[in-house]
Amino acid sequence: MSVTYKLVDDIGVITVDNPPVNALSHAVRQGLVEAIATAQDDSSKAVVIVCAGRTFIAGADISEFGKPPQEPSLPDVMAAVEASAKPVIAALHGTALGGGFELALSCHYRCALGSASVGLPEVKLGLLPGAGGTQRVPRLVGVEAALDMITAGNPVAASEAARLGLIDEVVGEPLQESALAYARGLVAHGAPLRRVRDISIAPDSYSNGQFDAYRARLNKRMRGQEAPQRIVSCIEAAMTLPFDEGLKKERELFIECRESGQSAALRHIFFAERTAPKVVGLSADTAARKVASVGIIGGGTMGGGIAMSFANAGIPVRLLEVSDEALERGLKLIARNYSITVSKGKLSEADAAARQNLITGTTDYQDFAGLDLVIEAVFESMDVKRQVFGQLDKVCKPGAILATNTSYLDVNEIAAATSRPQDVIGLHFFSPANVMKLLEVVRGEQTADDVIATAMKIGKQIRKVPVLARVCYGFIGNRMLRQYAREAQLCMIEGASPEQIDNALTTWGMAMGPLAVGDLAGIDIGYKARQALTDEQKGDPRTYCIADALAEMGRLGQKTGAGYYRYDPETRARSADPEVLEVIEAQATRMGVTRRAISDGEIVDRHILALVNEGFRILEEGIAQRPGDIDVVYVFGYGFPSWRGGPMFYAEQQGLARVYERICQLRDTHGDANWTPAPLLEQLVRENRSLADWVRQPA
Ligand code: T1G
Repeated sequence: MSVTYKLVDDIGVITVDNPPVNALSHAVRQGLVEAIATAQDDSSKAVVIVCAGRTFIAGADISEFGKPPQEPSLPDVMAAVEASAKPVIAALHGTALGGGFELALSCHYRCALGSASVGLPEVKLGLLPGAGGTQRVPRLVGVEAALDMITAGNPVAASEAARLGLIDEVVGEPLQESALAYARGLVAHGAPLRRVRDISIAPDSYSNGQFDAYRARLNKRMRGQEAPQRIVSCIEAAMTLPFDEGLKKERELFIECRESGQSAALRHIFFAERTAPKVVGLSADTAARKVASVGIIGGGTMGGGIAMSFANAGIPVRLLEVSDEALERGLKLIARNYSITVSKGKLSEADAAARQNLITGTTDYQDFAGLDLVIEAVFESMDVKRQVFGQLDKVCKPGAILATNTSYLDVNEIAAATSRPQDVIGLHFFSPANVMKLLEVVRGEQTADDVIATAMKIGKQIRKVPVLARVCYGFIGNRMLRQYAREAQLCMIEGASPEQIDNALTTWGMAMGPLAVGDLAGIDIGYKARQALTDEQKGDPRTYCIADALAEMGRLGQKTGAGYYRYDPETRARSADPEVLEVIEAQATRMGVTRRAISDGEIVDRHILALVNEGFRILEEGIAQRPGDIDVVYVFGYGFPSWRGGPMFYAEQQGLARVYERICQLRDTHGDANWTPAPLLEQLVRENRSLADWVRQPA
């Protein structure tokens, strides 16, 4: 790590070099203050701040949060830069984010490469820009644009930033030379020490009513989250208070965010997402195999979405279907998805066409002979999958990776259909596969290390979050989902309506309620799977009798216009259906269940603790590598609120002893079958250890 200062003729150049993203660590903050002080006393006429490596400073060092703060603080650094007697110019490249962009805002001028972007993403960490960003941005772009930029936290491209006035000049490569020339130009023209803090905002530029309306919209768009509301208060202070008082308000609210459970949860997910692709026990020199070409078997919704994921990363894809008609349908589905992306402005026509052209169709397995990776996305039947893998075993070249997209079938059994089980792995995508970031990578007993390394690497390459799982029914996500879905069915037959269950969980933070999800996926999926099971295998009939009754009435969910809810044929708007309540009551009577009022709190406890309890079992069985992996699965694959950190982080925050006690209460009420506490949870509570301790010393 280093911050160096040198004179280049009449310009002082401060270079920050703190890989990988030049985070504003304590040492960097110290180095910047010292360098600015040095520049005050030398012959320099202006100072340029530039960074080595792939990006300008990408923010405060998040890994330092939770440790005792060390001087100089970030606001101290910004104050030193802004107070400089000589113009300080920020030279931006890569992603100048958070405290990095706030440093640039405290400079007197800002230039950037055209490929650069700037932004204040703190809200995504449950924080707010705590080094003047909420006070300086509105002074440059106005209140409403500042509210939009900082509550969303998205990056702004250099050209747009220049249009808004966030940066002054877009320059060409090489950056340092361009920045020096830009600085000399400013000096030659006698450019003033232009401090953003001196810009005033018209005190009536945004009314109280407008602020309240903005807060109300945020309450809907970012339901339950604290940081966005505090950001509005900071920006309101920028308009109503003198700069230094506004800074104080910002600091006060920043500290509230930094100390909050929501920020701890979001910072946990930030690092868990980046840790998940790392495989415990895999030697660092395990080289991944080359993947330059991919084959997908099955052009349905899943196969098409998977094909798009690879094409979007520039990897050519062969899509195989059983007939020309089926292939035609599959390719048309892909074309329609791309045109929707273009119509939403997310992709240019040219880019969409380029990606679509990377996907070609075939009905001949022989066309898969030379491919590096083949993924099957056919019907969820072990017989069908074994037949497909038998074919692939005959056709594919030695060393090709053969992957199954199964969501719960035994990967070892599928691998046994080939002569090369070491090349077989599970790549479980989530629908829609071209959108959902989660990818469960399922290692079979014989899957080779380099195949696992390849799967994790290609997962990141196609911009997924790969999480490693061992084989069990449902792997990580769907295994936990079965317990969650069980509680939805039991809460329904015991007394709650579908809308009460869904509302209780969405108010708690889930993106969708379990019954609405059931209608989206289709009630017939579970119904068909149960037809192949014996009554003993099906388990407690109270956990599926309502779903079966609805399926047998033809109420399969959204696709038939009715399921647990009724759906408007035009808008697909969901509404409660009294007919469903009759079905529930009839099944309760049939099961001998006396229905009762169930509180929202009980509904939330039963659903979330069902996830937590199963998560502990998954950890102790070694199905998941670490608790954070389970959190990543649930946040990126199942709509668990990221500001609660995932099921395992949530349990840790609640306190394991409290979680254990509540699960024991549920066991005493509902019996051992569903509520026996996971042995690992019991052990940690007995030993007064946290999950974090267990990760460090699992034995
Ligand atoms: N602090 C510490 N480590 C960081 C970091 C940060 N801010 N950003 C990234 N890393 C690590 C990351 O953990 C990974 O480590 C490696 O760098 C590469 O990251 C006062 C308080 C910059 C767009 O929120 O969005 O400033 O896994 O895999 O895909 O107002 O990192 O290799 O060991 O993500 O190329 C605000 C967060 C902080 C930006 C690069 N800033 N970072 O993406 O690489 S709060 C942010 C990102 C703040 C002030 C407040 C991305 C990236 P490892 P990566 P990438």
